Amino acid sequence: MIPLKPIKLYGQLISLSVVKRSGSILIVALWSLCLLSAFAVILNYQVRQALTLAKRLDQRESLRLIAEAGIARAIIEIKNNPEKTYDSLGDSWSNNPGAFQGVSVGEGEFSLAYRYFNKKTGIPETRYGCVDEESKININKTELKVLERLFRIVLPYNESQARELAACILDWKDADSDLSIPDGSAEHFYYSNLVFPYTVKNADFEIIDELLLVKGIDDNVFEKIKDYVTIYGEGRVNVNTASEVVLCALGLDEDIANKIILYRAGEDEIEGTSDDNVFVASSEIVPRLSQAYTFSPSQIEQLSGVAVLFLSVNSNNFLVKAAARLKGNDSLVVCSIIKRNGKIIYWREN
Ligand SMILES: [Ca+2]
Ligand SMILES: [Ca+2]
Repeated sequence: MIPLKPIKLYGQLISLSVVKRSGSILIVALWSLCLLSAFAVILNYQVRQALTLAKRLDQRESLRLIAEAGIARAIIEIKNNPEKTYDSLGDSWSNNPGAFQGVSVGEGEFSLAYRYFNKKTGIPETRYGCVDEESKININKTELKVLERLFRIVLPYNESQARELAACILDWKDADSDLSIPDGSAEHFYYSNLVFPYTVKNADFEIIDELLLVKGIDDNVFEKIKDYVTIYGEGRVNVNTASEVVLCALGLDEDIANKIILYRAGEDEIEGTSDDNVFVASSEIVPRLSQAYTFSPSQIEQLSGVAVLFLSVNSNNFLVKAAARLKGNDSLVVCSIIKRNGKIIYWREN
């Protein structure tokens, strides 16, 4: 090997091999620096992501706790007055802004709200409280005629379209594979021949959203019917809380349904206030209404028939929709179903 000739650098003689070695060390040092810088950037990014995630999880947990506080408050109101033999829109679980509107908890607040149609003003309004599921029609217990009437009221359907949709719902959950009407309904054959086939349930609905699997029910139809139907309760509708739409679907004419709502509302004609009238027993429905208003003999017969078949004065399942909000505007809605005894039987977070 030929020895390298020394060069003069900064007034000193340095061999070329030393210069080359120093250059190599410098390059390695520069590469190391670059790699360390890149690593630092990546590490910084990952740490920031982890911190953001941790913050979001922390916020989510805070929101859940706030919503749980709202639901706990609802349970207190639902369990209030256990000896009472009836439930009505004047109860503290139903329309109680003091307990349920914008209640501060820690860094946030909760509200339990629902839409209510004010018959006096003709305008839907927001009310603060819970909704009893017995104010709705139980699709696991009801009959074809009731659903048919409901769909004629809330959907732009004629008699035949409404009957077909009602039949599709009943055939979805009944145990047999027989079509309940000759045309328009659906059983296993229909669902198994769809582009993306699935099996007909042939058992009770377990959540209301299951309706979206039934022939003829898309998002639009579901949105229009979901507030009038339920899967909870024994099947009887609470005459103290049902809407005019539900009362008509049960087979009452508009005049009778209207008088029931007017009777309930009391002198101020607003439901959920202190002057409300209530039916404390099913046996009171016909006599009290007959005393307050004039009905034809056929109307009395109609009212008596519907009362015997479909009406009650109690509710045992309550929809509690708790909206939690933090000051930074993050929010969480928890939907739950609470039994009369306070037991939570359904929970969904949105
Ligand atoms: Ca079936
Ligand atoms: Ca009133």
